[in-house]
Amino acid sequence: MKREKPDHPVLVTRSSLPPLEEYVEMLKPLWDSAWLTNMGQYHKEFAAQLKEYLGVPNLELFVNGHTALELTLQAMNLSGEVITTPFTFASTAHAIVRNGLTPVFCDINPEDYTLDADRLEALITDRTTAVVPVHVYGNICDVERIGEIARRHDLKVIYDAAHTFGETLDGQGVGTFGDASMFSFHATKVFHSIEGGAVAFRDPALASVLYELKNFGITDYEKVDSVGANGKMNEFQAAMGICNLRYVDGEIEKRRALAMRYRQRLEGVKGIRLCRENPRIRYNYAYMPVVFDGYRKDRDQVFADLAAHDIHARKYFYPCVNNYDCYRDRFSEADTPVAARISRQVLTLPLYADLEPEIVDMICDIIL
Ligand code: T4K
Repeated sequence: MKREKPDHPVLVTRSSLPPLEEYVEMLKPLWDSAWLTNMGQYHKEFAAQLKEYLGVPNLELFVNGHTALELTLQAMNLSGEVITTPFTFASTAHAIVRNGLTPVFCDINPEDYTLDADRLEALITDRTTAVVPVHVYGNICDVERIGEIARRHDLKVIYDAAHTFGETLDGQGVGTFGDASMFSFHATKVFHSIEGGAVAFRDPALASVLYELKNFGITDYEKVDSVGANGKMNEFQAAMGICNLRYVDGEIEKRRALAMRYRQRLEGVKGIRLCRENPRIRYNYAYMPVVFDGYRKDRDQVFADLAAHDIHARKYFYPCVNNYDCYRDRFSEADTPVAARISRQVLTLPLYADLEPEIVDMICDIIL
């Protein structure tokens, strides 16, 4: 008999975990050495494995993605204005503002919700020093156009790649574009180290700057060169990352199958829009965003219908950052009308490796 409701609450995601014994085995050496943090053995191993997996030339680990982004912006010695998108998680704009920089919000394109490269140049002033585009939901930005405009105006490009772990464009690791890319390894991500993050970067000279900044600016026992923070990833996080890396390809494959199942049911339905897949991209299926644009139910109705069945989708990313209470007196979402509209129409449906396919069917039945 077809179930009306799942027998447990279904949340937007659920952390993947390695077999417990495998993680416990990894912890034993920590009990022997009592070396728990401050760039230990696992930290080194994890960084090396990630560099290879992501296909990037340089990489530094951090305690979380946000700190990675904030300290990368600090390391770049930026000033004035930084162009970014309002259709993202709080972290992106906060990292800019917390560096004493002024965010300038560029609208998004209505196809994949990334920064609209057609609108970028008009926002550049003589105070602009960088661009922070976001590969939102795992949709890779127009890196060619953004790179070309940035080069012409001598701007740094730091990608918020929090959602794009392991993705490639034409076979090239997503972390190789721009001057730097920040990945998040938060528990809710496709790949995680409980909390965690990394920055991949082009200029090898940045390595020592980032290393210092995540360790209070300390360069030697008796020497502190810069005003750094505490952004160090600990050994328990690194051990979880090493374990999870062994399984991530299988997890992405399971996500892909579920995303396809959603697509089969929802694609082509009048008033429902899914992102078109770009054949140049190898996706990680981080999120399942669905836009309700002229559908017989609006986004909030669908959200409520699902919640009534104990299925909890999320409105990532509503409200737009330029409409947050803490920013509303300085910015207006009226300046980014596409982002404002999409943020009111989008729902991210539950998607995680162990989601039962029948629940996907149930979600589609409720929507349809
Ligand atoms: N840039 C972008 C574009 C980002 O999306 C993010 C983070 C960042 C930067 C910053 O990276 P980090 O500093 O976080 O590394 C979640 C995550 O906390 C956040 O990492 C993520 N983006 C954001 C989009 O989503 P919340 O407030 O929605 O999380 P929460 O606690 O409501 O969890 C969502 C669902 O995940 C729960 O309903 C169940 C599941 N879950 C949650 C946790 C905490 C688990 O299965 N296990 C868990 O341990 O922000």
